[in-house]
Amino acid sequence: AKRKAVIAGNWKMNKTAGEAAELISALIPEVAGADCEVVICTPFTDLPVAVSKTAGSNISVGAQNVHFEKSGAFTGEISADMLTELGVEYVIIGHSERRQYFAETDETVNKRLKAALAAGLKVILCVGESLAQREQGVTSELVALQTRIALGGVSAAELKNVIIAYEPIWAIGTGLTATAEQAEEVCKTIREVIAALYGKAEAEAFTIQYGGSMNAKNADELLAMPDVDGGLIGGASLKAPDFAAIVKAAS
Ligand code: 3PY
Repeated sequence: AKRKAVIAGNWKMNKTAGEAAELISALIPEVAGADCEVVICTPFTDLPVAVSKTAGSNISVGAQNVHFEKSGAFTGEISADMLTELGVEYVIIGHSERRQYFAETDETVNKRLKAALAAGLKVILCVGESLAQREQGVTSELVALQTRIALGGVSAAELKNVIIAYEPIWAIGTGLTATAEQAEEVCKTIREVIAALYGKAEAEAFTIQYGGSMNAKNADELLAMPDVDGGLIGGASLKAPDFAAIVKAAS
């Protein structure tokens, strides 16, 4: 793809703060000098150590979720200001695991996205279809709708801080990967939606990642697709050599 790639690790609920420090120490020399953007999205409890450990390196730090209210009686939640004050740069919003297990909807995804952008965070917005939806033939319409609802009320200036990750739910944590053609088809659809909403130039500059069991073996082929500008990496982001191999493939 012609845009500078963004490779982001989604650690999910893995690594204590101590383990995070070790993984980051191993990762820094492996990805130094990469010709793509490198992000690690860690559990909330790892963020302070991740921010301090990555200082001076080419690795940016992200969270995996954020609440839409600024403060108040929301037991267990974390606000955007809490993240930015720590030095966190990115946040994943709307991962399918959040939609599936924590009842997130397109509407709450939109609220979180707007709150994150207002606080100055960069957002990795996740969209994607289930296997049943793919088999029904509604993938394009569904992903287009998820994208449009999530971006409701987001200005063209704010869009510069948004990345979309296309993650087919059937490829998440299953070892199944979309073929490069399947990934390209949906990433292209997303770019068309961005063009319809914001214009052609904005769409051409926009970063769209593929996610869903991307690994060192399949990264080359996926990243070679014209509309795939990077990856959101699950399991393979938990091992420094595997993640570094994907970063190299994107450089
Ligand atoms: C995966 O690769 O399994 C992911 O969900 C990345 O976010």
